[in-house]
Amino acid sequence: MPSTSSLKRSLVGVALAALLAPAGYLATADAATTKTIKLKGVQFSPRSLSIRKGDRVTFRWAGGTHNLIGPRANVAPKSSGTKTVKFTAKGTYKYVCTLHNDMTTTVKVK
Ligand SMILES: [Cu+2]
Repeated sequence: MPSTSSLKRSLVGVALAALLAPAGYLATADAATTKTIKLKGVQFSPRSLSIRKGDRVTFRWAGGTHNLIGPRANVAPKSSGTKTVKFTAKGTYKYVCTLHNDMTTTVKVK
């Protein structure tokens, strides 16, 4: 018959294993992720971003008024909200805001 303290330790171990299992699964499943590009001031942040095929990018209006022109995005000028694009093919994708000079960002899908 195990002592109360070792029984408690065993239960803690089982609980920890249950908590860690899902995280381990996600880490090894190579799941698609979503990254964010902000539209703020007079630029995109970051100005270039590398992702993997199947990932998503959420463009987030975070300050100022901007439009968004690029592959699978044609958003009229606005000052808040988001636009999410899923990238299903490798390549280099350029996005611009035509309201601000030289406001561009590039998404590289590997
Ligand atoms: Cu802009």
